[in-house]
Amino acid sequence: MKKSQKLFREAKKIIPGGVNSPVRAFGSVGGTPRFIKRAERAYLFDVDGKKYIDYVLSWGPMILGHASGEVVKAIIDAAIKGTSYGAPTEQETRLAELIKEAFPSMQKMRLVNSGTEATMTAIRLARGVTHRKKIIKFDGCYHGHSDSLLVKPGSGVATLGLPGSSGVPEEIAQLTISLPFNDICAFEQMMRTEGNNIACVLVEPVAGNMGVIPGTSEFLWALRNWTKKYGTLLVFDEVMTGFRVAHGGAQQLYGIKPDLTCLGKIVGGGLPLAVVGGKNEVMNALAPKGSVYQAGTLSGNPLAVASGISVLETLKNPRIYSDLREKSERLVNRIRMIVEKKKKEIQVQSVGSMFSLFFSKKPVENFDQAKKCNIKAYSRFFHKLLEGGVYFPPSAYEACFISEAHGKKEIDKTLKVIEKSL
Ligand code: KE4
Repeated sequence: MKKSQKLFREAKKIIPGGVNSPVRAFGSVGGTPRFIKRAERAYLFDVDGKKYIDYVLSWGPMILGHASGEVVKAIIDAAIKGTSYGAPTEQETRLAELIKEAFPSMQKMRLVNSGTEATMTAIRLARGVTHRKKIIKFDGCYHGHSDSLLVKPGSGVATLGLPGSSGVPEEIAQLTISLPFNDICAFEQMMRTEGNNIACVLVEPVAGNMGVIPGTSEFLWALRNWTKKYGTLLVFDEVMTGFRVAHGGAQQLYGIKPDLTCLGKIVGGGLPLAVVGGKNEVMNALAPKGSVYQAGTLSGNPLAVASGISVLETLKNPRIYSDLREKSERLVNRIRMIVEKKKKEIQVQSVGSMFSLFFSKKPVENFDQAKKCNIKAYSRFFHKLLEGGVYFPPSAYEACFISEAHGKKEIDKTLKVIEKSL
């Protein structure tokens, strides 16, 4: 990986840590991040000519595989008409309608540029309409890097072993209450004492930023019932799970209707696009209609919208999800058989076409248990897979994803490499 090493050295001279997002730096697994030259279908190709079967898929977006013909064509067709107008287009309405077909709870929605913006806006909306300041999130859940949400987060912060982030004034951090994920008692206790002061409860219904840990149905229903009781908004952060765990996301799987939903990743097809949406009476509080301000130069950008429309049009075909489920079950079940055969202490946890491996004797239900897993073993495993041409997330606190482009050949090859690596 000579070229990646050289490029990494150069990058570090001008970009902090040599990367534009910390989790890409291989910080917790060690070694040199592979600089990518191009990607196609289920594969990444690095600058040293090595080819990898990709299970990161840009951290979720590439559900149709890389450089999917129709999506690329949609982006090119949009680009030749200009890349940004800063004025409304009918395609933005079209994309919103496509999203609403899959997420009926999103009666109105605002397009933004990142999951961070979507969740940041959701909590500002909740504070604006409830006139309350405190919010509840859950340990190990990651909702992007806005100040209020960098309290005990998962993903890159956990990967770096940081408690949170410096630079967040305690006056802001103390308004965020972070509770153990999947702990109904702790949550109910907090609502009994603080319920009337809580603007919103924000949760990843299936957590993907501490490895994959599904919320239990009882836990998520407790969130729904207690927030209703205290006039607190329930916000589902489905940036990762939206259009991933099911066409209608986790809210479809669990049959729970949140007050607000945040989407990202898949909805932009790999271009910068995310969404915050929900009940009319909440969303109507957003400027210019209401007094809660939110804005963005490139929000609803024609290229990102064209990409999103192309992906969501394709995802309307239910066969896609039955295909993905079948591939995922095959891969996950065969990994479990390998783990069983080799008597390894590994939990394979999955929901739909997202999964992760925990080097742990027991199933993992929350962040404390995730942190007790054998991170060193994961790192060794990660590098063995990489040598074998399989690209897993360079962090034990992330999720693996499967795309429509992963076929029998890729899955069989992956299983061989996993067996050898273990
Ligand atoms: P972005 O601001 O990175 O677009 O989205 C933030 C976000 C919000 N909510 C959930 C559930 C998320 O998973 C994310 C972002 N996910 C991480 C990886 N799991 C992004 C990868 C990175 O930070 O480079």
